[in-house]
Amino acid sequence: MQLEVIGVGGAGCRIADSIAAADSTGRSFVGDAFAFDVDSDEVTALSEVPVANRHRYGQTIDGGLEGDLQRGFSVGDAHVDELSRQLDRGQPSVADAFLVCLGLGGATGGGTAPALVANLKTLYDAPVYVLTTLPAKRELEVPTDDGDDPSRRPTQADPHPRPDGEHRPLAEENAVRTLERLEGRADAVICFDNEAWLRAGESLSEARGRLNREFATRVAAVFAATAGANDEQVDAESVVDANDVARIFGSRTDVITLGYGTQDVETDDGGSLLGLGLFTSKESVDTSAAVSAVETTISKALRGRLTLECEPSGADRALLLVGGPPAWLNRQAIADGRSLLETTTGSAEILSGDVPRPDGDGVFAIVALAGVGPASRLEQLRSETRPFERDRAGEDQ
Ligand SMILES: Nc1nc2c(ncn2[C@@H]2O[C@H](COP(=O)(O)OP(=O)(O)OP(=O)(O)O)[C@@H](O)[C@H]2O)c(=O)[nH]1
Ligand SMILES: [Mg+2]
Repeated sequence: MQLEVIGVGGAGCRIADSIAAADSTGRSFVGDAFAFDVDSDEVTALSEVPVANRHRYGQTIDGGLEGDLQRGFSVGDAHVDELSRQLDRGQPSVADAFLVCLGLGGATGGGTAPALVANLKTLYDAPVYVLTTLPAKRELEVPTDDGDDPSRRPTQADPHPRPDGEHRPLAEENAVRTLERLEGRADAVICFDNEAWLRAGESLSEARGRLNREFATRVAAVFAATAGANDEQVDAESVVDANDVARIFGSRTDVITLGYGTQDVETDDGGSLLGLGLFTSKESVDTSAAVSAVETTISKALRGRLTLECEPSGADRALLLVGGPPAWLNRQAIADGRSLLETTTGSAEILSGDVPRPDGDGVFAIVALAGVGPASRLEQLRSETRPFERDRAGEDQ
């Protein structure tokens, strides 16, 4: 499966960059990666997105959009054709899907993504998935004077300083409004809840490298497993492809959450030789050890922290992929994992597949839950935003 990965705004560009980094394992699932922002500093501070694919738009916007999402929507509408034209530097017409990445809560990514998604849907047949973060509670808090750090000391010009503009009083309201605009446009929205993944006392700028790697690892586990031009897949018992992913993700803007588990395993030290094709990958592995490794990773993926916490029993559809050295991929254990997923979700629409990785030194399981019921964080965002919106609607009259 080949993706066009497009980052918009600060978080979006960094996440797209992390996904491109996660793709550098040789199993290429990223066809092209792009980074779009009105802020040139954000676009230049990337490492993996090719320089030619980084594009600053809205040059007349001086000093950023300052959280003004309404303005962000106008800027997005005004520049969407320009951004879509940028994609012609790559090969969007052969993509199996588009991944539009952004951080909900800002004005640039949240303002531009709805127009971009709608435009991609009119230009291409492939599904458009949105990858997005949900804002953390601490972004709403008014920062206190941090006496030790002059950059965080309030001044008249900036009474609430935070590194990298982390004080975002409108983050939740913006998040809800962008989600509303994506409704009916994006095929699915894969969510990562910053609040749940930040540690106590940690700021977003401190944590973001780690958070982006965590998100990218999970996204890569889904899409690298379905990478079309992958010879290893010839050996797979049950191959999952782009159409299978599309079936599970759906096309009705359903929310998707990802769970992931890994376990290191001892392999005959043939990694590099296997890579050269000098040995077969059928090393001997104790069956009970293989069963246990598969069970453990599936259990971690299902019961560990999801990218967006939710009640799995509310999921409409689910995908399970188990990968690792072929001898470790015990078919019966994977089938049992699939049954466990069926009982846990109560859904009959479950797909599972195996992902042989002859040179891998661990077993992994990735679970995608689609159409998850009311995820409490999303409900909370929506319920807290509504009264505010009502007040404002009242003011407008
Ligand atoms: N996980 C993660 N979240 C981020 C990162 N950067 C920002 N965020 C989140 O994304 C939201 C939007 O931030 P940005 O992406 O910087 O905003 P923007 O789209 O550039 O919009 P502006 O308001 O115009 O700067 C924030 O409220 C944070 O919750 C990042 O690198 N990783
Ligand atoms: Mg920005």
